[in-house]
Amino acid sequence: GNFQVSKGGEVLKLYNEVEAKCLECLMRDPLRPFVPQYYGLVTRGEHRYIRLEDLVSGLKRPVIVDCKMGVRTYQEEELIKARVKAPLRSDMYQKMVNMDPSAPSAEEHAQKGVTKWRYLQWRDSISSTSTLGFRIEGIMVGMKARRGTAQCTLIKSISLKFDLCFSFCESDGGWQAYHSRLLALNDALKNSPFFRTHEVIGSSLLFVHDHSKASVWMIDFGKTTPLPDSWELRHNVPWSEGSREDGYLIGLTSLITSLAQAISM
Ligand code: 4IP
Ligand code: MN
Repeated sequence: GNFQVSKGGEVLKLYNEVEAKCLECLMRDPLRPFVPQYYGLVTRGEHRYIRLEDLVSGLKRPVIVDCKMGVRTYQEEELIKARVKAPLRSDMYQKMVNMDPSAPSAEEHAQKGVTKWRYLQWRDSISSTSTLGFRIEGIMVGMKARRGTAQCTLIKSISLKFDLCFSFCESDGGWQAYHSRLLALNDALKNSPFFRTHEVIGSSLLFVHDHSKASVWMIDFGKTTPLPDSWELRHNVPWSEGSREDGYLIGLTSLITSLAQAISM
């Protein structure tokens, strides 16, 4: 999709102003060790790209798990638009029907469309996003993608999901490496001016595991926005409209707890 493979341990991601601003800021933040290195912008043909460190470069058969963080994956503006004059999305209606034909209301069936907010909110509600503050969005084994399909999303039991997604690194200490990396991330977040002053929506933690190593990275900042002056988020409280809270730390705590349980099993 969005990525273009590049040489020399770099990947190119289609330019997005919001994301580029975040990456710039993150390179000067305590979170830097948890974010792929950002090398600036490049133009190729008609398009502009963000140059990022390739997190899987040199790995032979990586297992990659994408965990989307937070108790919601839509921005508050999406909700406001939905109330006024949001366009109806037939593609999102279709995705909804494919997963659960009974999910759309009679009205939505009639118009064969839903607002983006409605779709995103529904995805959050049927996955662990709304309850645990994160969901497993996709798995990649040996470079073959398995996206967050209905099957993966609809499994509500977190232990089942963990079995599915993290069983690959059971034998070689990968879980312990993930666990200590997440604890270190938790510390860095507490000391991060970036984190205090940004609403983090739709961002993922990328778990990258190969036989030699296992690590976790923060990625995807296309919907991570700075707050107005002197407004700071706590990130560990439920969202209510207008609070802009994202529940990122609720998700991180759930993840750390789940991994700790997995290790002690
Ligand atoms: C996708 O739904 C994801 O929520 C995307 O978020 C979102 O992109 C898409 O909205 C939406 O269709 P599925 O994953 O269920 O297919 P992300 O990029 O974080 O994965 P945005 O634009 O919100 O980032 P559209 O409007 O791009 O289609
Ligand atoms: Mn993503």
